[in-house]
Amino acid sequence: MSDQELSQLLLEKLNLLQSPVVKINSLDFAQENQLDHQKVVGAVKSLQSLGELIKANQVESKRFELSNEGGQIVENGSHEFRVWSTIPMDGSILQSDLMKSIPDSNVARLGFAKAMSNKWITLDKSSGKPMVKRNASNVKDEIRVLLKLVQSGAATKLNDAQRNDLKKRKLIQEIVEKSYDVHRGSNFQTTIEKPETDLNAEMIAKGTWRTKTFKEYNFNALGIAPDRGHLHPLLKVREQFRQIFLEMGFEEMATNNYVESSFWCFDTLFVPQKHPARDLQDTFYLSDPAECKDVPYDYMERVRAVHETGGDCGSIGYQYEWKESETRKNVLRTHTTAVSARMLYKAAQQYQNSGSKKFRPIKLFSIDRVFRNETLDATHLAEFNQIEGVVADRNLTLGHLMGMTKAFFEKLGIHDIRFKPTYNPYTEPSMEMYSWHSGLGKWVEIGNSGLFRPEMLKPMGLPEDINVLGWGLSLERPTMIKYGISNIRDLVGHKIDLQMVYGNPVCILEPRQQQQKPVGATLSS
Ligand code: FB9
Repeated sequence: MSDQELSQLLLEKLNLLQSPVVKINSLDFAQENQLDHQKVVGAVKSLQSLGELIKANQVESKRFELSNEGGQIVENGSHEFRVWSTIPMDGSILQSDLMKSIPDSNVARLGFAKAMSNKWITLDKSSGKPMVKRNASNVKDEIRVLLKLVQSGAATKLNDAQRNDLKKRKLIQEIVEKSYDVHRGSNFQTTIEKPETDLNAEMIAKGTWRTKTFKEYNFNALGIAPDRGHLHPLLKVREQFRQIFLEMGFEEMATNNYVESSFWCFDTLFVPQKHPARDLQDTFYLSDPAECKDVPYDYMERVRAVHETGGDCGSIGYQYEWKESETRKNVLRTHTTAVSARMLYKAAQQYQNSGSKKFRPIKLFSIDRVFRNETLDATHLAEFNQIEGVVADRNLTLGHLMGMTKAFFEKLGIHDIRFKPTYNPYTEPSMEMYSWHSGLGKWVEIGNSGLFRPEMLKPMGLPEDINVLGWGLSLERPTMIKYGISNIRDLVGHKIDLQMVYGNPVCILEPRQQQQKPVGATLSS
């Protein structure tokens, strides 16, 4: 029966009812017409949406139905009756045999106890062996009778004690059913005229709108979500990080140049020209334009000097022959620290060219793509987004670096971080940072940091007492952890499921309660 026909039948039944009780209960209506109650509820709801055709209010009705065990008893008789009837009419049986003769040991155990308490049987141990005998020549399986009543929907015939006893024995259970009492509405009629949902020109022209019924405007209805753009989770997390840096008074560096010269990507950062990070299998070199024309000459010579001999910053350098050709090679930047080097050099220039020789402290950040020709795996692609913070000021110390990174990660909800010494060609001392991740149940490496080397800062022309601290992390890792994504290919790349982008929740890097970390747990990257 279609919903339309079902609604029609309901209206006709309602129409036929004579007062005083002009009411149809959806559950009774479903049972009487062998209909699925949910379909009846559906019809009631759609009739309700047609205005004052009907009035329906939800009611709760309780009824009892048999549990599985109750069903078995109706089938096979109550446990106690089965025990009684297993005992030979005029004899006795060994208790253990009796128990064994009833397949379900649970039934045997419960039945025996109940038959004993009903004084239907007796247990005689006088012969040393427990013998069971009938104590009643015939018994009435009351329970079975009651359960049959419940099964036939006549649970009301049982008195409270009987019902509670069956409930206590988990043979029946009470079902609370929601149904609808349907009454004729103030605008009741048996013809379902689909109300108009729109007033159109023709109705106005012909005046037919006067006789039409119009569907109520449901001002709470959510409009159709307009097709709109969706921010990729990475961009949402990126925006959160940007806000954190801006809150901390950092300025954003311009990072809109993926191509860098080896000069800014490596040499200014005191990364020796033979450093493995500069190998082809780690860095993408450009074939066209292969070479960078504009390298600031004087500065370049100072960089050459610091690589070859340490220049004038109390270093011995790397004692190798530094090649200009190498420094001019264009690469896809492997880190945004290249941009930091540019910015620091620019600040040094401003300082050098400023009459006042006043150096204004610097707080800069960058979040953008960097490229590494790495072996691809579940967490590594040939590119990632690096987040970097740099602070240049007088007499900055390792303590400032630890304090700054602590403050930064606090805003991410990461409270106590651990520092582990590490090595970077451009910072000394350098530290990896770890935080205990309760979800993963382990220490997670959350970034890298250090104090930039004088071999990097001095050739730029920064004042002697200016120190520069820096730290970095990736954008992908926190985003994967935040959105519970374990494989980087589900986050970025042509294979991702766009639903993940359309449906991902807003990103709030809210501070979360840091769980106690187990003492002595080892730091793992
Ligand atoms: O992001 C990383 N881990 C991380 C960060 C946040 C996070 O958030 C969770 C919500 C709590 C979870 C994890 N890492 C840095 C650590 C590791 O994943 C590491 O294996 C991979 N690293 C990348 C480089 O891989 C070759 C992450 C990337 C990285 C590493 C170093 C820097 C930047 C990014 C740096 C730097 C630096 C150092 C000194 C001065 C200036 C910049």
